[in-house]
Amino acid sequence: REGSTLLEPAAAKVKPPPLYKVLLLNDDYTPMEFVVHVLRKFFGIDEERATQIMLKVHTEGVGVCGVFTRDIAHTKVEQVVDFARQHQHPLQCTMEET
Ligand code: TYC
Repeated sequence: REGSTLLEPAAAKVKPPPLYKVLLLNDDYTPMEFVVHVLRKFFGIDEERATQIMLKVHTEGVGVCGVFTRDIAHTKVEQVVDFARQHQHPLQCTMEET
């Protein structure tokens, strides 16, 4: 059966990987259109949904960009932070286990 090894009994359960939310945080300086661009470029979100998420972050302080396995979430966070810094914006992006 899938998931069994010499060291693991065939009946043992295989756990799904933990999932992580990638979060955007609000700040007073990053332009709204830059945040919408980030959501489209790195998360494949359409303009209407990206605008909704950006406005939620703007009004509530935090919003979810997507849910991913740990390595994918970590890569997204790095890509977003690097891109924001390249453009001299203080945008913060982080991850949290679901
Ligand atoms: N608060 C920013 C502004 O008024 C817009 C913004 C939205 C910044 C979401 C960051 O994650 C963010 N220009």
